[in-house]
Amino acid sequence: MLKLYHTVASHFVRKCTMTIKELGLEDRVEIITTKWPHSWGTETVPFLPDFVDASPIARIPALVTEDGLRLCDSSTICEYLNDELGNFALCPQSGRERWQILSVVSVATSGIMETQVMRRAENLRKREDSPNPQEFSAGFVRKMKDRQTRCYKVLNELVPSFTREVDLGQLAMGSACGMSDFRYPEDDWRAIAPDVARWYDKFRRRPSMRETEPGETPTDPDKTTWPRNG
Ligand SMILES: N[C@@H](CCC(=O)N[C@@H](CS)C(=O)NCC(=O)O)C(=O)O
Repeated sequence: MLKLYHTVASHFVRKCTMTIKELGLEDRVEIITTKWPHSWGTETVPFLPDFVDASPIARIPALVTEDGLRLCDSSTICEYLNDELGNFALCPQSGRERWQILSVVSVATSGIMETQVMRRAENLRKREDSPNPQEFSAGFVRKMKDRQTRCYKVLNELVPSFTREVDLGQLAMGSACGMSDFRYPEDDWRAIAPDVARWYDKFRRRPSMRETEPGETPTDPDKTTWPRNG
């Protein structure tokens, strides 16, 4: 079995669990639920030894393959699932179409999803129990929002060129839009990217989206939208 370190609050994890579902690989993957105190935003938190062994980065998702490889970021994990186990169903093996799809993955992941998690970490500084609330930077949050806006605009230009019903790029976009609605409903990304909004309103009806709705990180490790296998 592959092992995937998971929390329902992570849109990076969601990208991977949607890929697993779209490829029909649920029976091949053991889901290992992680717990995260809010202080993760500003300090190193305690980790279980098997988690840090799976990922020296100590971020989720992390995937351990059946032959013991550690894959420590969502895009590499999704490519591994598609290329090694999924018969290239969500992205072709080579050629221009592969790179077009991976270009969407990069804008959605490094452009939108990363800015969302950086803003979350910054906002957590403001919590009462934060050791350093004075370090909160409104300028940094603005910078992340500006980056997100540029990336939504680029995705808006790309949507009309999509030819597939689903691929790795659209799975990354679905995770990014879902996190905008879950954590930042005030952002109004739909006004910035109306074609993305129309695409999302259809895409969000896929079972892989409906079965992986985000939620707060469970304090009880057994509370998860996806029960452990095995
Ligand atoms: N580039 C990574 C980002 C993963 C990431 O930022 N995960 C967050 C959860 S959404 C995390 O583990 N944060 C904890 C930390 O940074 O200490 C990926 O694509 O998987």
